Amino acid sequence: MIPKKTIWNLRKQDTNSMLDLAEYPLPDPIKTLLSNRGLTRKEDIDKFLNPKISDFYDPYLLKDMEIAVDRIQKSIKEQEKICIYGDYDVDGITSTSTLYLFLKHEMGADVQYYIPDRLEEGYGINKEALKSLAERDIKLVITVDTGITACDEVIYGKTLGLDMIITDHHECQEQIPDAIAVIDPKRKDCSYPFDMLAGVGVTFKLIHALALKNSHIKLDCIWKYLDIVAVGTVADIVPLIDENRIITYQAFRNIPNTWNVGLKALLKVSGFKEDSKMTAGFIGFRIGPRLNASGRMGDAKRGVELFTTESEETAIEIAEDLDRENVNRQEVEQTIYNEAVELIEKQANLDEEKILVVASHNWHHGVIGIVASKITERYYRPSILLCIEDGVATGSARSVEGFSIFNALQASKDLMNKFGGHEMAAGLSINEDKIQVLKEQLNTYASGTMNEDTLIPKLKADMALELETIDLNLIEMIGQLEPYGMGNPEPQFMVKGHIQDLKVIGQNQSHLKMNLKSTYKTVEGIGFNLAYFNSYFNKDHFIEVLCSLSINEWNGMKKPQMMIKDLRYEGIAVNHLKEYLSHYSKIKDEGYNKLKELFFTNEIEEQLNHRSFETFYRQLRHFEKLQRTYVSLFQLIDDGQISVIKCLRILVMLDVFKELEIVEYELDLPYFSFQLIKDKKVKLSDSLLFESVKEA
Ligand SMILES: [Mn+2]
Repeated sequence: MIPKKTIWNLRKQDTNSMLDLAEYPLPDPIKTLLSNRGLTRKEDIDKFLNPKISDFYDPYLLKDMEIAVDRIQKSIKEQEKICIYGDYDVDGITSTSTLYLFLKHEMGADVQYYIPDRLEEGYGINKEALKSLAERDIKLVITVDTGITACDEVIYGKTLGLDMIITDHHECQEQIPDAIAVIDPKRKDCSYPFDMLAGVGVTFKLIHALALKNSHIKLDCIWKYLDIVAVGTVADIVPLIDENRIITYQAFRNIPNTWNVGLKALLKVSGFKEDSKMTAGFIGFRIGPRLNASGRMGDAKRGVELFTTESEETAIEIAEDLDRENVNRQEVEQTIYNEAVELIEKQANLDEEKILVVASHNWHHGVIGIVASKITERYYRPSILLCIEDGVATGSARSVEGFSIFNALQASKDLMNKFGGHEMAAGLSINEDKIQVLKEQLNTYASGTMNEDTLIPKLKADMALELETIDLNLIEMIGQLEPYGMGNPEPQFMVKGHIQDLKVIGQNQSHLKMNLKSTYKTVEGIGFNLAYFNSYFNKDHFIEVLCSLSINEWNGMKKPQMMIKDLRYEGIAVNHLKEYLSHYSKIKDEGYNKLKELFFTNEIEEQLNHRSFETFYRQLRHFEKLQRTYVSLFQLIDDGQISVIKCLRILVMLDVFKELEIVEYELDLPYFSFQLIKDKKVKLSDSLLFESVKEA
């Protein structure tokens, strides 16, 4: 593997906003991290570093909350049947469970729930379902995580004698449903201070409001529901700031010992270790997919049953079901992924095709979105996966930062039956015979609109950090920014140092371990799946890593550890080399005599002679045998003492070989790729370049 090209974006520090923090007793790096997250006022920082339950806003600041609470209380007093209308995704499942548990156990309501079938009914409220609820003698329907656009359905519900309360967090359209109450922080006429709650966050506000109104309910009973609220909040990918930060901060401390038997069982089958920390990553990658599996198999009710059962046995049974279904889903996904990769490797010209479009008759519609994400990640370019059925293809598109796949599709909208989505993800339907044209048009569009570096992966760094400043104390303070997730990413740093003890570790020898050393300090680093860098760096090389920081605890000893995401030769050295190279090319153009001057004025310790060429050629042959025809100039310097003039010496030798037609090479500083051209006997003295630079 050759080092992937990446662009490191170092965040520009807003020095003005930093002035406000001058008096604040925190180390500078922490101030920078906070300011990067828009936190420069003392009270905001205090709130951020200590998220407290008492910082939750008054739920009655949400428009229509009062009306909703009154209507629900009336239902309970009159023993009316209430139905919660939810959704089949994780947000919907946790919303439904939270409200159901609260109404049933804390308020003694006569409550049931309804989740539409993902495959049969699709997203949102439908009239058929409302009709069946009315037939079951339901009087009040409370929607969670859905309903903000259900204007017609609400009117229809009325004709059936259904009162409806809408709670949702999705964007509102022109018209708000004419329901008893419509609670949505995104309503234009709602002055609630935070509009990025998940559906389950809005549901939590409702139970908070109910608890405040009912003197017989102890307010403290609602906080335990945060365990479930946090799961939906993380899974719905809302930013973990403000109230979402309070929710996750509080819940993550309690979840490892959660009271909810369903969540407990789910943690168990997901492989959660009891003494470990809960993270947004664990919920997003382990818990979420298992809950979603229930919706995918068309039975999201299983998810609600899991959270609402009181029987440990039932909980384990459902959790294991979901786990099995998740394994099935992963297998289907893996098969499609493998087939898609095979098609791309066979059909696509990766130098030309900026947008990948692949289609098949065999694929399952439910998972191609996830596979498209993985394809886009693997090839780092927009991708569209289509499954064809009866001449019509439905597909999922995913994009990379800086390229709107929605705009791209918009430009070819005449070809499609329908499409929709946004910048990073979209869905579409198109007739099979037009797929090829779409692919061509999209690629024409892309070559006209993409920047040179759109298809180079970007990594973000919060700041550059001196190796000397990395210690346990700093890392512990950084930890106060947890929980990380959407809207509050884990801080990333750029750190420079000399490589020490570089080695490959792990069962599959796929990880890289090293120490970075500066004059006064050495810090350990580990890079998962970065073992291939071992072929490009040597001991003592001065490099730069992009990393997060963690504490490595082993045998009761705590040590700082860099979690390395990427590494590269130190930028200044590379830029210096590039400058020199352009100088060298200019001199070559002006004739070889000048070159001699350059070499002799720069006092190369070792002159170029027959021996140096022989040694170098042998080195290249050795690399070729190892199938390593992509190497860095720096690693060809035996003594590790990198200097520009030594690199130049290598370039001259490469140019001599090129002139003699025994080597082809291409520069990609500080790397070059080469090819040896076999079976040719040559004399160095046949090279004009050699004659001009050889030892006097
Ligand atoms: Mn939602």
